[in-house]
Amino acid sequence: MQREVAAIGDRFAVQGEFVLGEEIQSGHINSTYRATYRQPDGSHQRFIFQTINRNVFKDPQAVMRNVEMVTRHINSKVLRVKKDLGGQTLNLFPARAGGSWVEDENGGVWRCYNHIEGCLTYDVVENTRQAYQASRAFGSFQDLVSDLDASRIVETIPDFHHTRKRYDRLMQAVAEDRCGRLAEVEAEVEFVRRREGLVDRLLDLSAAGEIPVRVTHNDTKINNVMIDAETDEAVCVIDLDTVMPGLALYDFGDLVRSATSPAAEDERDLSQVRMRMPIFEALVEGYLDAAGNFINNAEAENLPLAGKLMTLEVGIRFLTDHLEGDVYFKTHRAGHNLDRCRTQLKLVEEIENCENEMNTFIRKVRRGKR
Ligand code: GN1
Ligand code: MG
Repeated sequence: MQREVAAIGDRFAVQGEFVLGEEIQSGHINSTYRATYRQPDGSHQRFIFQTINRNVFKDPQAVMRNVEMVTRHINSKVLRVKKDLGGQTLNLFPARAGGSWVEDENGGVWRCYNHIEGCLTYDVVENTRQAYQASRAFGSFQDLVSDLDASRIVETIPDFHHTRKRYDRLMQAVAEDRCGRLAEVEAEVEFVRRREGLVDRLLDLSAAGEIPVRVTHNDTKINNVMIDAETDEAVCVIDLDTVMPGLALYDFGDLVRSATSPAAEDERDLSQVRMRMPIFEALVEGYLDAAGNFINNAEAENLPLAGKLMTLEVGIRFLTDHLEGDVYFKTHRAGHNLDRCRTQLKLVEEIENCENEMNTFIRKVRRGKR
């Protein structure tokens, strides 16, 4: 692996002598490596090399053009306000041959980012401060990209959060049962079927013009924000591959999905999966502090629904992938996607049990902020 990482590094305009490459295991889609380079003065500089999953992103060049546009836009705005970047934003390093990506001999597309130093990512949120900070960071991100020309952004994964299509695809996988796995997941399929009415809710609000299409992040999983290891302050939002026109509620909903439970996404002991209301409340506070002045009433009122819906959607996607033979998400053990699906469905139930409380909280906070 060292040799491959070093060889990719040689093709980017990174300075110094290659010391070490390490794979970063989090993330279900792309493959990511951290590389360390020794500088002439003896210090070390680190970079991120990442290859784009071509099975998921059919047009990696379009992904790169989107990412170029988004990073450039954010950098120029942050620079105007802060006057220096200080490693606080994501930057693409140019390839030696020009452009911002290189292709390897297998047609794989690679890019190189700066490594955000002094930060950690969390798969499970430890405290309300981290939740508040992460949510505020994604709200600010939406604000930062709100004036991007959406017509120039390519929809890199069409219908990414079209929950109705996700549902229909699951039912198709159920009908086909290609891998003979249906018998063991009937309870999960039934759970989803009973909630079919949910899958159109945001689509309907959007079609009725009640919630607008914006440029959104679309993958606001809690480990996609870099958090300062000492201060727990959110420093930088990462994973920009699915920045596309979408609904603000997709982003908030995925935060609820990925941050409120204290259990890992693939936890097998489902009794550990639960809704932590203080974390939910911190997410709401953080999001409204950044986005409260541009989202509309319908968006604000539907924050709890978004959490439930996005959790159901990802549960549906894991279940579909399990039935289709684990062809989309990276898996590390047999039944991995099914384990992931089960935590999501358990969290949907938890959200259902707390929904009144969540809605009451939203009303209370919004009254306070008016
Ligand atoms: C994938 O790449 P990663 O791990 O941040 C997926 C998300 C899912 C998430 C579930 C492009 O995100 O949509 O919500 O897994 N990304 C893509 O953990 O499909
Ligand atoms: Mg990702």
